[in-house]
Amino acid sequence: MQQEQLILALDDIGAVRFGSFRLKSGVQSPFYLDLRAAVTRPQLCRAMAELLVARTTALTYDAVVGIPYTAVPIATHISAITGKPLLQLRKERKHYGTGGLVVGDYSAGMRCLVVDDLVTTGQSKLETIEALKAEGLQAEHIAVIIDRSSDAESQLAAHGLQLHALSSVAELVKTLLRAGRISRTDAEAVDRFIHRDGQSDDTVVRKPTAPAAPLLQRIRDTMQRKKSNLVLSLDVTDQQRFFAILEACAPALCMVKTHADIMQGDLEAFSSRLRRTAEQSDLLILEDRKFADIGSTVQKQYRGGPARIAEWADLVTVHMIAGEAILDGLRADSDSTAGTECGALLLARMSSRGNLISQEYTRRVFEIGGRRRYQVPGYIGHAEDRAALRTLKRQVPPGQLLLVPGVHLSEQGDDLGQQYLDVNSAVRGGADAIIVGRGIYQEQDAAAAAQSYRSAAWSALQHRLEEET
Ligand code: 5BU
Repeated sequence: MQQEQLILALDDIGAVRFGSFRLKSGVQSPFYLDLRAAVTRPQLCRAMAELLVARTTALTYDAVVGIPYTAVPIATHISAITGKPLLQLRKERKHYGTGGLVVGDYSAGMRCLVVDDLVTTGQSKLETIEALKAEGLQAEHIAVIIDRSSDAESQLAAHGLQLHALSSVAELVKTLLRAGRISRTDAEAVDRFIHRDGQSDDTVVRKPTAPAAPLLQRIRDTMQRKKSNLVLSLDVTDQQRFFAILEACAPALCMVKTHADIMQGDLEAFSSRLRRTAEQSDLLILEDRKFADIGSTVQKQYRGGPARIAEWADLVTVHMIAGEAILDGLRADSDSTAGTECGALLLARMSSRGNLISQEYTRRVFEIGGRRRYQVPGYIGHAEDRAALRTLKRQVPPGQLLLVPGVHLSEQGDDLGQQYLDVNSAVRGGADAIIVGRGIYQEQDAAAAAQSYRSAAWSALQHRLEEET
């Protein structure tokens, strides 16, 4: 089978559809691809594998890995055709026995060909490669059936990875148009969609295509670029007011913290606009959801419901009370067209009076987070004063961040249990970033307040870093 025949065969079984489809991101797309039905057909699956083998014939690799689930049967065929061993990936991390995310007989240093059905953002590929590297495996080449993005190839190339796609969406459309399978109107709609503003569909409301592990680096880079270690906790419920304050304060912030469940009105409009503002203003979004349930429920709360947090937040907050598996519930769905996995900030110590978190609990939180650096860039922690915060900071695993809420320049607390530290105590005590809410958004001139918090927190950080070196 040739590439063009494959495209027609995919069209025959309805794997390629034209019309109007709402992607998980909320974006309306004029086409939809779903290769799950294709891999259940052995001949078609075999044909896809043969074409991928032909496409990658010049490459040297020792094993084949298919990204679950759709690409696993394709990878199995490739393994059978080439005689190279097949390795499998677990979708969920295993908590018992030996072994991590890779299943199969392998040894460190083996070079893997990573196979997937589609590439949308390149994100799940980066995550897979990260997981392989964690097991001592190498992977530089990714083979996919269809590249549905306009920039995944260059995104992956930026990470030193080479993408080998059988077809782009543009080629697929051309073939179907030539065969009289679609109308010129459909073809033009796809073309406009792919090339609108020179952007891929992922950049409209979705998160940037940075992989989870470099999230920590992204936070640090944003802080450095904006000379800000200030996170605004924008706990206002009216969307208009929210965006008016956010836009005014944005230059002073490295991150905005939200509570999507307090927002009034259309959450989709909220998250779309928030995402756009974050891109334009070089901000990260932390959704302070404080996930705390069992992994399976958390997975639904994270991906579904009216908020669909997974699609727009860069980071979420997580309680460890239910145990480490909650973090598996917060992994990205590699089959999804939604955005990337969020980083998790673990709640190590709270600022509210009388909270039940014990020292032992905090210690265990750092222990778990330290093992999960790819997913956990840092922690939320508070202490009653600078000295106590220093003690807390000493326990944070090296390289991870401590974000401190409950910070106010003039108040000591509120009448609902909040306890405040001043900016200097928080930062000199060990905060890498401070989280400020009412101290900023309740001020008449929120932008000016944000600037004074930023400048106080940033210079305190520079002093502390000097002290530490
Ligand atoms: P404030 O207005 O600066 O008091 O708001 C603090 C924010 O930080 C608010 O959104 C809380 O939900 C959040 N917070 C906190 O205050 N203390 C904690 O220990 C944690 C979060 Br965790």
